[in-house]
Amino acid sequence: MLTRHQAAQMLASFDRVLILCHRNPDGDTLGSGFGLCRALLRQGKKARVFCNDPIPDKFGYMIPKQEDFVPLHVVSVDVADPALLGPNTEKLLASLPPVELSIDHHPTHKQFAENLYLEADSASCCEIVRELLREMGWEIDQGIADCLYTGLSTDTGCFRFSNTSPRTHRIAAEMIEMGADHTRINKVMFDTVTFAELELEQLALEKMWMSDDHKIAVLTITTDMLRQTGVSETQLDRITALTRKISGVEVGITIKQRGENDFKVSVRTAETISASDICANFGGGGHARAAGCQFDLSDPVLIREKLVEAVRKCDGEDTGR
Ligand SMILES: [Mn+2]
Repeated sequence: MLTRHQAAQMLASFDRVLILCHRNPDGDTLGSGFGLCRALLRQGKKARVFCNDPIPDKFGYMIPKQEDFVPLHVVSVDVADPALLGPNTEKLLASLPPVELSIDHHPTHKQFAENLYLEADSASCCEIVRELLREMGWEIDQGIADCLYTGLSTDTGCFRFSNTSPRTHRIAAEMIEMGADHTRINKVMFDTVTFAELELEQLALEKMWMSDDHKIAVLTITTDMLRQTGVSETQLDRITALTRKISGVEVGITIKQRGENDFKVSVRTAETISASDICANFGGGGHARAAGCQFDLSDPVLIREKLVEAVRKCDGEDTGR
């Protein structure tokens, strides 16, 4: 593992950089990617971002003008596992140099890049990018500040999750000083919902499963429900956050169908059980309060039963790390 200084030196030496985000992109992977991309461009270097999936419109303000070029260096941001790069990225990588530097904050990071800079206690990858830019002495403009602020805010649930640290707030304050439009960003990320999303929410809630002790809540989103409401797979963050809000619920699970035998699961937990430990049972991972895993099964009920069993197992032995 690199030190911060080494990672910064490596980045500073790069030109013609391709930056990779994880599939189903969120505010942190895109904020880190476009923030770093803008910082490189500002140094007169060539840089662009690639993501396996289309970038949702609400993140459009982050995207700078990017020209095409043949990359010499490949960097990934917020990608915890090579499987999260996605098939389109894999295809692109086949004709490119290997991923040279991976910048991440997931404690469960599975190393795939030649070099790793990991701050496992950082609330967001954007915080790490900020510290790397500081280390290099690169200045931040309003565009970069908007990107980095977005990741800080979205990965902490608008500074409410327990991963939020004094440093998160300090860097957020700094980004606001640099011109980040925090009011607009937080409104878009947390206080805006489309009618279609509300319809989907209603459908999902009607069929929500609760354990007898009301400690586990499970929502299932099928591809049929997405088709019926017109909501895209990338717009499910809000629903994923719903179950944990229910008073008394310690584990909130969202099972999202992506294909016939392809379900993506998001687990959110309160204080006592580790979401990462639950998902580790199925080859997934993430953070203590938010983690994910994937199932190649066709029956969401079976998936739910397996997950509930894993929750009970973790509940018996877990300290909630
Ligand atoms: Mn992140």
